[in-house]
Amino acid sequence: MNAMNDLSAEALRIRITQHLTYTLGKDKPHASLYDWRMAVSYSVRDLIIEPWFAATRKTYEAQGKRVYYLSLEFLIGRILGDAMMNLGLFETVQDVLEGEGVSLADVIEDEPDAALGNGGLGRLAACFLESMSTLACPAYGYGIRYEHGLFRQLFESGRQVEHPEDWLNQPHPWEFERPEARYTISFKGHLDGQSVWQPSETVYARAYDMPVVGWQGKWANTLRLWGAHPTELFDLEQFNSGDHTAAAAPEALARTLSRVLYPEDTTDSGKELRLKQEYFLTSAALQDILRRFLSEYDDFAQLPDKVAIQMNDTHPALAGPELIRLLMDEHGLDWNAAKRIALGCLNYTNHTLLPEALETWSTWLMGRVLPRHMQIIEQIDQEHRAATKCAADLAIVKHDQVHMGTLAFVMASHVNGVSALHTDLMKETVFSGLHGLYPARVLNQTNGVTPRRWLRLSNPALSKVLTDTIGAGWESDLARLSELNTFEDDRAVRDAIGAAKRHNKLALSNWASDRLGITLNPDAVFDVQIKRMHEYKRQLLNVFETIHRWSAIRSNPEAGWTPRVKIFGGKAAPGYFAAKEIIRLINDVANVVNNDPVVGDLLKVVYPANYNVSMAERLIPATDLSEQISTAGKEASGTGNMKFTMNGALTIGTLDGANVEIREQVGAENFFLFGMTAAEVRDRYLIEGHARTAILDSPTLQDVLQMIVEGRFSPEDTDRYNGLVDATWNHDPFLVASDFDSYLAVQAEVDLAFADEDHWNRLALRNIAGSGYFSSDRTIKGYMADIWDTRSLL
Ligand code: T68
Repeated sequence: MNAMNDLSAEALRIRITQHLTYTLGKDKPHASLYDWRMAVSYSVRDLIIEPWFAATRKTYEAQGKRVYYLSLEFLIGRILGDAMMNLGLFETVQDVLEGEGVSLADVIEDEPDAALGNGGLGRLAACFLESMSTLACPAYGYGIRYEHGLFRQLFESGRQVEHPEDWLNQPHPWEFERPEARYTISFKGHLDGQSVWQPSETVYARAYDMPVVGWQGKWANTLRLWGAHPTELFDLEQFNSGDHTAAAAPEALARTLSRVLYPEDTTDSGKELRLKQEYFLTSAALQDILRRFLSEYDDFAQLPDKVAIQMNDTHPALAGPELIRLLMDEHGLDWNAAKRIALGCLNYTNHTLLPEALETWSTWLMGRVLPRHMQIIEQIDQEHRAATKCAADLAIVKHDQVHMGTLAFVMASHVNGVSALHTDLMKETVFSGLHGLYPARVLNQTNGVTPRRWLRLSNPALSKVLTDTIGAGWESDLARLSELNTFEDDRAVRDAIGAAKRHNKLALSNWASDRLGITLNPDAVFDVQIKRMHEYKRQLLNVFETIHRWSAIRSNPEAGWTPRVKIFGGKAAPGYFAAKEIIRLINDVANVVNNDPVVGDLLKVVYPANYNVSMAERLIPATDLSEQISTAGKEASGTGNMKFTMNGALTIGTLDGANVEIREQVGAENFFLFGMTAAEVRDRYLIEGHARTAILDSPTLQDVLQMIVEGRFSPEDTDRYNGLVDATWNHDPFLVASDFDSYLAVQAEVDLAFADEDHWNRLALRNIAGSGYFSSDRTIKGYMADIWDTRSLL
């Protein structure tokens, strides 16, 4: 194991006590939980410093290429537990705290959950950082240090209300502020002469660094987040004349830039502040990259051999024009060299094909906020059109809009999708034209998740079974999980897997009873759908099935039902009305079902508010059935689906995103497949009245819709869901009605399979055994080999 393990409990106790005393200024009898958490965090952080420095030294010595992952989002979650585990310190810290009469679980729980992201895209970035450190891939993450992360969700009478999130209201023990690492970021103004930008607004981007330690503490990379600061502190003249508010205006204005994360996950907000945030991150990162490059080399022609930049979706797609601008306007290169070098460094990952998510900016806004960049974009576009003789439709600028997907594609050496199906659909649909023009550019890198956080840390019970069965080391070589297959016929192993699941379900039940005041039957199927609330993800399909189940149980309670606990979790974008309606319906249905004495333990519906990374860590290990039921062709990959599989849940799902590959890996007979394929979906949309036809063919669905529209779940407001029901009959944009009967039939198969406990455990075993492919280590190795051309430095 690693050197950290040698640290004795006594030595660690002294370190923690010293931080308590000298960093926090508290003596033990008066130390609060917060004080303990900070002292433990500082003590653990101290142990990352050495591998962090060592990694930096090795990176400089190697003179190799560095990877820069640019992302507007890093959905990190809590850090302490993850760092302790990766350093091999979990048991030692636990021993020390026990000796002090402090609960490690409480200390861990005290940490705010860093929610600097919306969902899958941001969490993927966090998993990638951890894998890049585990694989000793020299890399930096670049993002924004939002003062307020994703809003806190509360339910009031079943409705979502948003409250500001405040993770930085306490000191953040994992960051190092770097006042010396500071860049000026400019906006607006005009162009002098041909193209000399005279900006009229400036802010500073100041660096805040977090070490990201990999498995066994062998390597640590840096996540560098930028905070916005005013270039002028305040206006003294205004202050002296008595206008204190006006005097503070420059500061307030600057800080607005890194104040808050935009909460839209799949709609393009089109707001000026968002554009400024995107440029703020991109420019700060590129200035930093060039400064570091110039400290070691002097010929920019070498830049593509030393720098690989990954644009996480189009949000940092200004990297193309900005890199050209810096190379030309700041470093004196000519257009052709600057553009060639930029193209050689940049790569782009696409995360969605939904039209409403594809970013565009009006040329008017772009020209006003970033006049020089608008000029550069026009020139990139002109050359792209001339070189490819492409149809007008494939231009970057069309109908007075800058199409960021096209810009990112044109300025990238490699463009990747995030699952095999998604990459195929990119080539066939949204990017088919560009793919035709640049046929070698598009490639696939199927997503993955880090098994350290998502298995070892969140599911110690199953982790122990795995180590006992196949031996140590699977955490960094997840393909080894396939060795489980040889134990399929070993009853003891199947029982152990079942026992670990039961242990986790009991823990979840305790949490639910403390937090939600509801008792969950551990013999029930724990059926979980946790993800952002979106129509395409079809939480509505799941609620409809729930309503049907409730009604069926009521009409025949003695029919030998397999008990179910339906668990939902997820936030809706604040302005997304349809998604908020679905949230309210789930809560209304829960209210009726959970208070129905006829149904009792046979069905419960729970929807804990404020789903986040920490809640996922609690729910996933306790799940029997993972709901991955999006309309085929709409979910680019999914990553929650992989976490569930790793934790021995079975999937009920469509052939969408990475579900396709999960099913291949675990075996079709161990996966509950339903619904139309992406091709069938495309045809189905062409049928006028597809929803009405499907509903008329399904008496069950008619009953469900009838119950809703009669107000069975909103007796005090019987019209509440008229709009939703009407939309289902007449629009049904994600084909809930068309897939309903198929979903119902497969849910019945789930009930049957679950009734045979030993059989179910066998299926779970096969799922775990097939999940090795979905480690983000495998994904990062793919990026390193196919996109970045970098190697591990261990
Ligand atoms: C997700 N995208 C995909 N977007 O939906 C999911 N969008 O299928 C995939 O697994 C995941 O990316 C990782 O590849 C997102 O999460 C966003 O969060 C987002 C944020 C801002 C603007 C647009």
